[in-house]
Amino acid sequence: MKKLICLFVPILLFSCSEVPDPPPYGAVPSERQLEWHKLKYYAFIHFSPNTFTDKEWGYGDEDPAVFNPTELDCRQWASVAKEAGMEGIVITAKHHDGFCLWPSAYTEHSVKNSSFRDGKGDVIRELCEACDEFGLKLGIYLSPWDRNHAAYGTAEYITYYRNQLKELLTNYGEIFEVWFDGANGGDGYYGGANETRRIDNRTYYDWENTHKIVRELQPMACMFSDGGPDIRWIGNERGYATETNWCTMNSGRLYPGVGGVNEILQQGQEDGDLWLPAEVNTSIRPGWFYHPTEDDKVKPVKQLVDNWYHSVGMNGNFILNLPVDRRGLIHENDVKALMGLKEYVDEAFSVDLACEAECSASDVRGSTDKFGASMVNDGNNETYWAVNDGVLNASLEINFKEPVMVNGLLIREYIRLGQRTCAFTIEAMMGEEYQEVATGTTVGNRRIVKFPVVKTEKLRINLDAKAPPVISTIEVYRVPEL
Ligand code: FUL
Repeated sequence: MKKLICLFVPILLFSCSEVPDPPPYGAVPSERQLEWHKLKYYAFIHFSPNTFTDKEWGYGDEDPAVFNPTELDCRQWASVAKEAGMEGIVITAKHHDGFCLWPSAYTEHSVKNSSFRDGKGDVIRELCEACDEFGLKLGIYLSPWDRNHAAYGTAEYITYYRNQLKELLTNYGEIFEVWFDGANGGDGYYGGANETRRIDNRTYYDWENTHKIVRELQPMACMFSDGGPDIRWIGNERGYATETNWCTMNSGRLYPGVGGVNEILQQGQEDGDLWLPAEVNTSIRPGWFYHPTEDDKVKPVKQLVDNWYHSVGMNGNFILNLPVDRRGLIHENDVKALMGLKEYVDEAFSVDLACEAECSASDVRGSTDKFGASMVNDGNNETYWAVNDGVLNASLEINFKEPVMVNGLLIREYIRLGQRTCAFTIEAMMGEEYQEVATGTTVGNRRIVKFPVVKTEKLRINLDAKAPPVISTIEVYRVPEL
Protein backbone atom coordinates (compact mmCIF):
# COMPACT_ATOMS: atom_id res chain seq x y z
CA MET A 1 0.00 0.00 0.00
CA LYS A 2 2.81 2.36 1.02
CA LYS A 3 4.50 1.55 -2.28
CA LEU A 4 1.33 2.34 -4.21
CA ILE A 5 0.92 5.73 -2.49
CA CYS A 6 4.54 6.52 -3.29
CA LEU A 7 3.87 5.76 -6.94
CA PHE A 8 0.56 7.62 -7.22
CA VAL A 9 1.27 10.77 -5.30
CA PRO A 10 3.87 12.14 -7.76
CA ILE A 11 1.63 11.22 -10.73
CA LEU A 12 -1.34 12.97 -9.10
CA LEU A 13 0.80 15.93 -8.18
CA PHE A 14 2.04 16.24 -11.74
CA SER A 15 -1.37 16.01 -13.38
CA CYS A 16 -3.10 18.23 -10.82
CA SER A 17 -0.46 20.90 -10.62
CA GLU A 18 -1.44 23.58 -13.10
CA VAL A 19 0.70 23.90 -16.17
CA PRO A 20 1.30 27.65 -16.19
CA ASP A 21 -0.35 29.78 -18.89
CA PRO A 22 2.01 30.96 -21.61
CA PRO A 23 3.48 34.34 -20.69
CA PRO A 24 2.24 37.34 -22.74
CA TYR A 25 4.35 38.41 -25.69
CA GLY A 26 4.98 42.06 -26.64
CA ALA A 27 2.18 44.64 -26.57
CA VAL A 28 -1.21 43.26 -25.49
CA PRO A 29 -4.75 44.68 -25.77
CA SER A 30 -6.53 46.56 -22.98
CA GLU A 31 -9.89 45.29 -21.69
CA ARG A 32 -11.66 47.98 -23.75
CA GLN A 33 -9.81 46.90 -26.88
CA LEU A 34 -10.69 43.27 -26.18
CA GLU A 35 -14.37 44.27 -26.06
CA TRP A 36 -13.94 46.05 -29.40
CA HIS A 37 -12.21 42.96 -30.85
CA LYS A 38 -15.38 40.99 -30.10
CA LEU A 39 -17.12 43.10 -32.76
CA LYS A 40 -16.76 42.65 -36.52
CA TYR A 41 -19.05 44.91 -38.48
CA TYR A 42 -20.92 48.14 -37.82
CA ALA A 43 -22.39 51.15 -39.62
CA PHE A 44 -21.06 54.61 -40.17
CA ILE A 45 -23.65 57.30 -40.85
CA HIS A 46 -22.78 60.60 -42.52
CA PHE A 47 -25.65 63.06 -42.23
CA SER A 48 -25.50 66.88 -42.08
CA PRO A 49 -26.40 69.96 -44.17
CA ASN A 50 -24.14 68.34 -46.82
CA THR A 51 -26.94 65.82 -47.37
CA PHE A 52 -29.13 68.68 -48.58
CA THR A 53 -26.52 70.84 -50.34
CA ASP A 54 -24.94 67.98 -52.30
CA LYS A 55 -21.49 68.56 -50.80
CA GLU A 56 -18.85 66.39 -49.16
CA TRP A 57 -17.17 69.12 -47.13
CA GLY A 58 -19.55 71.96 -46.18
CA TYR A 59 -17.82 75.33 -45.94
CA GLY A 60 -19.44 76.12 -42.59
CA ASP A 61 -21.67 78.98 -43.81
CA GLU A 62 -24.71 76.79 -44.48
CA ASP A 63 -28.01 78.12 -43.18
CA PRO A 64 -29.16 75.59 -40.52
CA ALA A 65 -32.60 75.76 -42.17
CA VAL A 66 -31.30 73.63 -45.06
CA PHE A 67 -31.24 70.68 -42.68
CA ASN A 68 -34.80 69.47 -43.25
CA PRO A 69 -35.28 65.69 -43.43
CA THR A 70 -38.94 65.07 -44.20
CA GLU A 71 -39.28 61.50 -42.87
CA LEU A 72 -36.37 61.09 -40.48
CA ASP A 73 -36.62 57.70 -38.81
CA CYS A 74 -33.68 56.46 -36.74
CA ARG A 75 -35.64 53.27 -36.04
CA GLN A 76 -35.38 52.50 -39.77
CA TRP A 77 -31.59 52.98 -39.62
CA ALA A 78 -31.33 50.73 -36.58
CA SER A 79 -33.63 48.03 -37.93
CA VAL A 80 -31.74 47.97 -41.24
CA ALA A 81 -28.39 47.79 -39.42
CA LYS A 82 -29.64 45.00 -37.17
CA GLU A 83 -31.09 43.00 -40.03
CA ALA A 84 -27.83 43.48 -41.96
CA GLY A 85 -25.93 41.81 -39.11
CA MET A 86 -24.30 45.00 -37.88
CA GLU A 87 -23.47 45.48 -34.22
CA GLY A 88 -23.55 49.26 -33.87
CA ILE A 89 -23.77 52.68 -35.52
CA VAL A 90 -21.21 55.50 -35.47
CA ILE A 91 -22.74 58.86 -36.50
CA THR A 92 -21.28 62.21 -37.57
CA ALA A 93 -22.63 64.21 -34.62
CA LYS A 94 -20.63 67.09 -36.15
CA HIS A 95 -18.79 67.01 -39.47
CA HIS A 96 -16.28 69.61 -40.71
CA ASP A 97 -19.10 72.13 -41.45
CA GLY A 98 -19.61 72.48 -37.70
CA PHE A 99 -23.37 71.77 -37.77
CA CYS A 100 -24.49 69.76 -34.73
CA LEU A 101 -27.08 67.02 -35.00
CA TRP A 102 -27.90 67.56 -31.33
CA PRO A 103 -29.00 70.85 -29.68
CA SER A 104 -25.60 71.74 -28.23
CA ALA A 105 -25.71 74.44 -25.55
CA TYR A 106 -22.50 75.91 -26.97
CA THR A 107 -23.52 76.93 -30.50
CA GLU A 108 -26.46 78.14 -32.55
CA HIS A 109 -25.22 76.12 -35.52
CA SER A 110 -27.33 73.06 -34.87
CA VAL A 111 -30.66 71.29 -35.25
CA LYS A 112 -32.21 73.82 -32.88
CA ASN A 113 -32.17 76.44 -35.65
CA SER A 114 -33.39 74.10 -38.36
CA SER A 115 -36.97 73.33 -39.31
CA PHE A 116 -36.46 69.68 -38.32
CA ARG A 117 -39.04 68.90 -35.58
CA ASP A 118 -39.63 72.70 -35.38
CA GLY A 119 -36.19 73.23 -33.91
CA LYS A 120 -36.91 70.85 -31.02
CA GLY A 121 -35.31 67.79 -32.55
CA ASP A 122 -32.22 65.87 -31.50
CA VAL A 123 -30.97 63.28 -33.99
CA ILE A 124 -28.46 61.84 -31.53
CA ARG A 125 -31.22 61.29 -28.94
CA GLU A 126 -33.45 59.57 -31.50
CA LEU A 127 -30.57 57.40 -32.67
CA CYS A 128 -29.56 56.56 -29.11
CA GLU A 129 -33.12 55.38 -28.35
CA ALA A 130 -33.32 53.39 -31.59
CA CYS A 131 -29.97 51.71 -30.87
CA ASP A 132 -31.18 50.76 -27.39
CA GLU A 133 -34.36 49.31 -28.83
CA PHE A 134 -32.53 47.22 -31.43
CA GLY A 135 -29.63 46.20 -29.20
CA LEU A 136 -26.98 48.16 -31.12
CA LYS A 137 -23.96 50.05 -29.84
CA LEU A 138 -23.69 53.79 -30.42
CA GLY A 139 -20.55 55.64 -31.46
CA ILE A 140 -19.94 59.30 -32.26
CA TYR A 141 -17.80 61.21 -34.76
CA LEU A 142 -17.02 64.75 -33.60
CA SER A 143 -14.93 66.51 -36.23
CA PRO A 144 -11.98 68.36 -34.70
CA TRP A 145 -11.88 70.66 -37.73
CA ASP A 146 -14.81 73.11 -37.57
CA ARG A 147 -15.27 75.45 -40.54
CA ASN A 148 -18.14 77.28 -38.88
CA HIS A 149 -16.67 78.28 -35.55
CA ALA A 150 -15.27 81.81 -35.25
CA ALA A 151 -12.62 80.76 -32.74
CA TYR A 152 -11.24 77.81 -34.71
CA GLY A 153 -7.45 77.98 -34.49
CA THR A 154 -7.40 79.50 -30.97
CA ALA A 155 -7.40 77.96 -27.49
CA GLU A 156 -11.03 79.04 -27.06
CA TYR A 157 -12.08 76.56 -29.72
CA ILE A 158 -10.41 73.66 -27.87
CA THR A 159 -12.57 74.44 -24.83
CA TYR A 160 -15.62 74.55 -27.12
CA TYR A 161 -14.67 71.20 -28.68
CA ARG A 162 -14.21 69.58 -25.28
CA ASN A 163 -17.51 70.98 -24.01
CA GLN A 164 -19.26 69.38 -26.96
CA LEU A 165 -17.48 66.10 -26.35
CA LYS A 166 -18.67 66.22 -22.74
CA GLU A 167 -22.28 66.79 -23.86
CA LEU A 168 -22.14 63.81 -26.17
CA LEU A 169 -20.42 61.56 -23.65
CA THR A 170 -22.75 62.32 -20.76
CA ASN A 171 -26.22 62.64 -22.30
CA TYR A 172 -26.55 59.64 -24.58
CA GLY A 173 -25.80 56.53 -22.54
CA GLU A 174 -22.93 54.22 -23.30
CA ILE A 175 -20.72 55.18 -26.24
CA PHE A 176 -18.58 52.36 -27.68
CA GLU A 177 -16.42 54.38 -30.06
CA VAL A 178 -15.32 57.99 -30.47
CA TRP A 179 -14.11 58.91 -33.97
CA PHE A 180 -11.48 61.64 -34.26
CA ASP A 181 -11.11 62.50 -37.91
CA GLY A 182 -7.78 63.78 -39.21
CA ALA A 183 -8.94 66.17 -41.95
CA ASN A 184 -7.85 69.82 -41.67
CA GLY A 185 -8.35 71.50 -45.02
CA GLY A 186 -7.65 75.08 -43.99
CA ASP A 187 -10.23 77.37 -45.55
CA GLY A 188 -13.68 77.97 -44.13
CA TYR A 189 -16.38 80.40 -43.02
CA TYR A 190 -15.06 80.70 -39.43
CA GLY A 191 -17.83 82.98 -38.16
CA GLY A 192 -17.69 85.15 -41.27
CA ALA A 193 -13.92 85.56 -41.55
CA ASN A 194 -13.92 83.48 -44.76
CA GLU A 195 -10.25 82.71 -44.64
CA THR A 196 -7.68 79.97 -44.51
CA ARG A 197 -6.58 78.89 -41.05
CA ARG A 198 -3.69 76.53 -40.59
CA ILE A 199 -3.08 74.71 -37.37
CA ASP A 200 -0.28 72.39 -36.30
CA ASN A 201 -2.21 69.17 -35.85
CA ARG A 202 0.52 67.68 -33.65
CA THR A 203 0.11 70.35 -30.98
CA TYR A 204 -3.03 72.44 -31.52
CA TYR A 205 -5.64 69.99 -30.23
CA ASP A 206 -3.65 68.94 -27.13
CA TRP A 207 -5.01 65.43 -27.66
CA GLU A 208 -3.64 64.06 -24.45
CA ASN A 209 -6.03 66.14 -22.36
CA THR A 210 -8.97 65.50 -24.69
CA HIS A 211 -8.34 61.76 -24.37
CA LYS A 212 -8.50 62.10 -20.60
CA ILE A 213 -12.07 63.45 -20.86
CA VAL A 214 -13.14 60.41 -22.87
CA ARG A 215 -11.46 58.02 -20.43
CA GLU A 216 -13.14 59.70 -17.48
CA LEU A 217 -16.65 59.91 -18.95
CA GLN A 218 -16.72 56.68 -20.99
CA PRO A 219 -13.97 54.37 -19.73
CA MET A 220 -14.90 51.58 -22.14
CA ALA A 221 -15.13 53.75 -25.27
CA CYS A 222 -12.43 53.09 -27.86
CA MET A 223 -10.97 56.19 -29.47
CA PHE A 224 -10.28 56.01 -33.19
CA SER A 225 -7.90 58.19 -35.19
CA ASP A 226 -4.99 57.77 -37.60
CA GLY A 227 -2.97 57.01 -34.54
CA GLY A 228 -5.36 55.72 -31.91
CA PRO A 229 -5.04 55.78 -28.94
CA ASP A 230 -7.23 52.63 -29.07
CA ILE A 231 -7.92 51.94 -32.74
CA ARG A 232 -6.03 53.04 -35.83
CA TRP A 233 -7.11 53.90 -39.36
CA ILE A 234 -6.22 51.28 -41.97
CA GLY A 235 -4.55 53.92 -44.16
CA ASN A 236 -7.08 53.96 -47.04
CA GLU A 237 -10.79 54.66 -47.44
CA ARG A 238 -11.49 51.87 -49.91
CA GLY A 239 -12.24 49.30 -47.23
CA TYR A 240 -9.10 47.16 -47.60
CA ALA A 241 -6.74 45.73 -45.05
CA THR A 242 -3.90 43.72 -46.58
CA GLU A 243 -2.38 40.31 -46.00
CA THR A 244 0.01 41.52 -43.30
CA ASN A 245 -1.82 43.36 -40.55
CA TRP A 246 -0.17 43.65 -37.16
CA CYS A 247 -2.22 45.00 -34.25
CA THR A 248 0.94 46.63 -32.97
CA MET A 249 2.45 50.05 -33.74
CA ASN A 250 5.34 52.10 -32.47
CA SER A 251 4.41 55.01 -30.26
CA GLY A 252 5.61 58.51 -30.88
CA ARG A 253 4.48 59.82 -34.24
CA LEU A 254 0.80 59.18 -34.29
CA TYR A 255 -2.04 61.67 -34.03
CA PRO A 256 -5.16 62.42 -36.13
CA GLY A 257 -4.19 63.61 -39.60
CA VAL A 258 -0.56 62.57 -39.21
CA GLY A 259 -0.26 62.06 -42.97
CA GLY A 260 2.45 60.33 -44.96
CA VAL A 261 2.37 57.08 -43.03
CA ASN A 262 -0.46 55.29 -44.77
CA GLU A 263 1.65 52.25 -45.55
CA ILE A 264 2.59 51.88 -41.90
CA LEU A 265 -1.05 52.29 -40.90
CA GLN A 266 -1.99 49.65 -43.44
CA GLN A 267 0.31 46.94 -42.12
CA GLY A 268 0.84 47.96 -38.51
CA GLN A 269 4.35 47.50 -37.16
CA GLU A 270 5.75 44.14 -36.16
CA ASP A 271 7.16 44.44 -32.64
CA GLY A 272 5.48 47.84 -32.11
CA ASP A 273 5.22 48.79 -28.44
CA LEU A 274 1.50 49.75 -28.61
CA TRP A 275 -1.55 47.57 -29.22
CA LEU A 276 -3.34 49.56 -31.93
CA PRO A 277 -5.61 47.38 -34.08
CA ALA A 278 -7.06 48.55 -37.40
CA GLU A 279 -10.57 49.62 -38.28
CA VAL A 280 -11.35 49.34 -41.98
CA ASN A 281 -13.64 52.06 -43.29
CA THR A 282 -15.38 52.66 -46.58
CA SER A 283 -18.68 53.98 -47.90
CA ILE A 284 -21.35 51.91 -49.63
CA ARG A 285 -21.43 54.69 -52.27
CA PRO A 286 -18.64 56.79 -53.80
CA GLY A 287 -19.32 59.68 -51.38
CA TRP A 288 -19.60 59.75 -47.60
CA PHE A 289 -22.70 61.96 -47.80
CA TYR A 290 -25.87 61.37 -49.80
CA HIS A 291 -25.97 62.60 -53.40
CA PRO A 292 -29.03 61.76 -55.55
CA THR A 293 -26.70 61.18 -58.53
CA GLU A 294 -25.16 58.28 -56.64
CA ASP A 295 -28.42 56.35 -56.18
CA ASP A 296 -27.31 54.02 -58.94
CA LYS A 297 -23.70 53.87 -57.77
CA VAL A 298 -24.22 51.74 -54.66
CA LYS A 299 -21.46 49.14 -54.40
CA PRO A 300 -22.48 45.76 -55.78
CA VAL A 301 -22.75 42.85 -53.33
CA LYS A 302 -19.66 41.27 -54.87
CA GLN A 303 -17.63 44.37 -53.98
CA LEU A 304 -19.01 44.44 -50.43
CA VAL A 305 -18.15 40.76 -49.99
CA ASP A 306 -14.61 41.53 -51.12
CA ASN A 307 -14.46 44.34 -48.53
CA TRP A 308 -15.72 41.88 -45.92
CA TYR A 309 -12.89 39.42 -46.61
CA HIS A 310 -10.38 42.27 -46.61
CA SER A 311 -11.54 43.67 -43.27
CA VAL A 312 -13.28 41.14 -41.01
CA GLY A 313 -11.12 38.46 -42.67
CA MET A 314 -7.85 40.37 -42.35
CA ASN A 315 -7.62 41.16 -38.67
CA GLY A 316 -9.75 44.31 -38.75
CA ASN A 317 -13.24 45.50 -37.89
CA PHE A 318 -15.40 46.71 -40.79
CA ILE A 319 -17.19 50.09 -40.53
CA LEU A 320 -19.41 50.56 -43.58
CA ASN A 321 -20.81 54.02 -44.26
CA LEU A 322 -24.48 54.46 -45.16
CA PRO A 323 -25.22 58.00 -46.41
CA VAL A 324 -28.68 58.76 -45.01
CA ASP A 325 -30.79 60.47 -47.72
CA ARG A 326 -32.77 63.70 -47.75
CA ARG A 327 -35.85 61.99 -46.35
CA GLY A 328 -33.75 60.94 -43.37
CA LEU A 329 -33.78 57.26 -44.36
CA ILE A 330 -31.32 54.67 -45.57
CA HIS A 331 -32.07 54.46 -49.27
CA GLU A 332 -33.71 51.33 -50.70
CA ASN A 333 -30.75 50.63 -53.01
CA ASP A 334 -28.35 50.67 -50.07
CA VAL A 335 -30.66 48.38 -48.07
CA LYS A 336 -30.73 45.91 -50.94
CA ALA A 337 -26.92 45.77 -51.18
CA LEU A 338 -26.59 45.39 -47.40
CA MET A 339 -29.00 42.47 -47.37
CA GLY A 340 -27.10 40.88 -50.26
CA LEU A 341 -23.92 40.97 -48.19
CA LYS A 342 -25.78 39.55 -45.18
CA GLU A 343 -27.14 36.71 -47.29
CA TYR A 344 -23.62 35.87 -48.52
CA VAL A 345 -22.10 35.95 -45.03
CA ASP A 346 -24.89 33.78 -43.61
CA GLU A 347 -24.54 31.24 -46.36
CA ALA A 348 -20.74 31.20 -46.20
CA PHE A 349 -20.26 30.96 -42.45
CA SER A 350 -23.26 29.10 -41.06
CA VAL A 351 -21.88 25.54 -41.21
CA ASP A 352 -18.50 25.13 -39.53
CA LEU A 353 -17.15 21.81 -40.76
CA ALA A 354 -14.41 21.79 -38.13
CA CYS A 355 -16.70 21.65 -35.13
CA GLU A 356 -17.21 17.87 -35.38
CA ALA A 357 -13.64 17.15 -36.46
CA GLU A 358 -10.82 15.72 -34.34
CA CYS A 359 -7.81 17.96 -33.85
CA SER A 360 -4.27 16.96 -32.98
CA ALA A 361 -1.12 19.03 -32.68
CA SER A 362 2.62 18.66 -33.13
CA ASP A 363 3.15 20.00 -29.60
CA VAL A 364 0.92 20.67 -26.59
CA ARG A 365 1.93 22.80 -23.66
CA GLY A 366 2.70 20.60 -20.64
CA SER A 367 0.86 17.77 -22.46
CA THR A 368 -2.29 18.94 -20.73
CA ASP A 369 -5.83 18.94 -22.15
CA LYS A 370 -6.22 22.53 -21.02
CA PHE A 371 -3.93 23.59 -23.88
CA GLY A 372 -4.79 20.71 -26.22
CA ALA A 373 -5.56 20.94 -29.93
CA SER A 374 -9.27 20.38 -29.26
CA MET A 375 -9.44 23.86 -27.71
CA VAL A 376 -9.54 25.35 -31.23
CA ASN A 377 -12.90 23.82 -32.11
CA ASP A 378 -14.66 23.77 -28.74
CA GLY A 379 -16.74 26.83 -29.66
CA ASN A 380 -15.10 28.84 -26.89
CA ASN A 381 -12.87 31.72 -27.87
CA GLU A 382 -11.47 31.99 -24.34
CA THR A 383 -9.79 28.58 -24.46
CA TYR A 384 -6.78 27.97 -26.68
CA TRP A 385 -4.24 25.51 -27.99
CA ALA A 386 -0.75 26.39 -26.77
CA VAL A 387 2.68 24.85 -27.16
CA ASN A 388 5.71 24.59 -24.90
CA ASP A 389 8.02 27.52 -24.27
CA GLY A 390 10.60 27.89 -27.01
CA VAL A 391 8.47 26.16 -29.70
CA LEU A 392 8.02 28.64 -32.56
CA ASN A 393 6.98 26.27 -35.35
CA ALA A 394 3.97 24.07 -34.77
CA SER A 395 1.23 22.35 -36.76
CA LEU A 396 -2.32 21.42 -36.07
CA GLU A 397 -4.19 18.73 -37.94
CA ILE A 398 -7.95 18.70 -38.45
CA ASN A 399 -9.33 15.24 -39.14
CA PHE A 400 -12.88 15.44 -40.52
CA LYS A 401 -13.58 11.69 -40.21
CA GLU A 402 -15.03 11.67 -43.74
CA PRO A 403 -14.15 13.68 -46.87
CA VAL A 404 -15.45 17.25 -47.00
CA MET A 405 -15.46 19.89 -49.75
CA VAL A 406 -13.81 23.00 -48.30
CA ASN A 407 -12.32 26.30 -49.45
CA GLY A 408 -12.25 28.58 -46.42
CA LEU A 409 -10.58 28.61 -43.01
CA LEU A 410 -11.02 31.03 -40.15
CA ILE A 411 -8.28 31.22 -37.55
CA ARG A 412 -7.91 33.36 -34.42
CA GLU A 413 -5.00 33.91 -32.09
CA TYR A 414 -5.64 34.25 -28.38
CA ILE A 415 -4.72 37.93 -28.59
CA ARG A 416 -4.96 38.58 -24.87
CA LEU A 417 -1.41 37.16 -24.89
CA GLY A 418 -0.23 39.26 -27.87
CA GLN A 419 -0.01 38.75 -31.62
CA ARG A 420 2.54 36.09 -32.54
CA THR A 421 2.08 34.37 -35.90
CA CYS A 422 4.14 35.85 -38.73
CA ALA A 423 3.66 33.15 -41.41
CA PHE A 424 1.43 30.15 -41.99
CA THR A 425 0.58 27.56 -44.57
CA ILE A 426 -2.53 25.43 -44.99
CA GLU A 427 -2.26 21.96 -46.48
CA ALA A 428 -4.95 19.51 -47.55
CA MET A 429 -4.47 15.73 -47.58
CA MET A 430 -4.83 14.69 -51.22
CA GLY A 431 -4.59 10.89 -51.52
CA GLU A 432 -1.63 9.92 -49.36
CA GLU A 433 0.09 13.30 -49.27
CA TYR A 434 -0.40 16.78 -47.99
CA GLN A 435 -0.55 19.51 -50.64
CA GLU A 436 -0.28 23.20 -49.88
CA VAL A 437 -3.51 25.11 -50.60
CA ALA A 438 -2.82 28.51 -49.05
CA THR A 439 -0.12 30.59 -47.44
CA GLY A 440 -0.34 33.74 -45.35
CA THR A 441 1.51 36.01 -42.96
CA THR A 442 -0.24 37.49 -39.91
CA VAL A 443 -3.31 36.09 -38.12
CA GLY A 444 -4.19 38.26 -35.11
CA ASN A 445 -7.76 38.50 -33.86
CA ARG A 446 -9.31 36.96 -36.97
CA ARG A 447 -8.04 35.79 -40.32
CA ILE A 448 -10.21 34.21 -42.99
CA VAL A 449 -8.30 32.43 -45.74
CA LYS A 450 -9.88 31.33 -49.01
CA PHE A 451 -8.40 28.70 -51.29
CA PRO A 452 -9.53 26.60 -54.26
CA VAL A 453 -12.18 24.01 -53.31
CA VAL A 454 -10.63 20.73 -52.24
CA LYS A 455 -12.16 17.41 -51.26
CA THR A 456 -10.19 16.16 -48.30
CA GLU A 457 -10.34 14.28 -45.02
CA LYS A 458 -7.63 16.30 -43.36
CA LEU A 459 -6.28 19.83 -43.23
CA ARG A 460 -3.00 20.83 -41.62
CA ILE A 461 -2.11 24.34 -40.50
CA ASN A 462 1.60 25.07 -40.04
CA LEU A 463 2.48 28.12 -38.02
CA ASP A 464 5.66 30.09 -37.82
CA ALA A 465 5.51 32.50 -34.90
CA LYS A 466 7.58 35.09 -33.04
CA ALA A 467 6.62 33.50 -29.73
CA PRO A 468 5.02 30.10 -29.07
CA PRO A 469 1.68 30.19 -30.95
CA VAL A 470 -1.59 30.42 -29.01
CA ILE A 471 -4.64 29.68 -31.17
CA SER A 472 -8.15 30.02 -29.80
CA THR A 473 -10.28 29.15 -32.81
CA ILE A 474 -10.19 27.33 -36.12
CA GLU A 475 -13.32 27.02 -38.26
CA VAL A 476 -13.56 25.48 -41.72
CA TYR A 477 -16.10 26.37 -44.41
CA ARG A 478 -17.28 25.75 -47.92
CA VAL A 479 -17.86 29.39 -48.95
CA PRO A 480 -19.77 30.33 -52.12
CA GLU A 481 -17.68 31.54 -55.05
CA LEU A 482 -17.93 35.26 -55.77
C1 FUL B 1 -12.45 61.89 -43.84
C2 FUL B 1 -13.40 63.09 -43.88
O1 FUL B 1 -12.77 64.22 -44.42
C3 FUL B 1 -14.55 62.64 -44.74
O2 FUL B 1 -15.47 63.67 -44.99
C4 FUL B 1 -15.24 61.49 -44.02
O3 FUL B 1 -15.82 61.92 -42.83
C5 FUL B 1 -14.23 60.35 -43.78
C6 FUL B 1 -14.77 59.21 -42.97
O4 FUL B 1 -13.08 60.84 -43.12
O5 FUL B 1 -11.23 62.18 -43.30
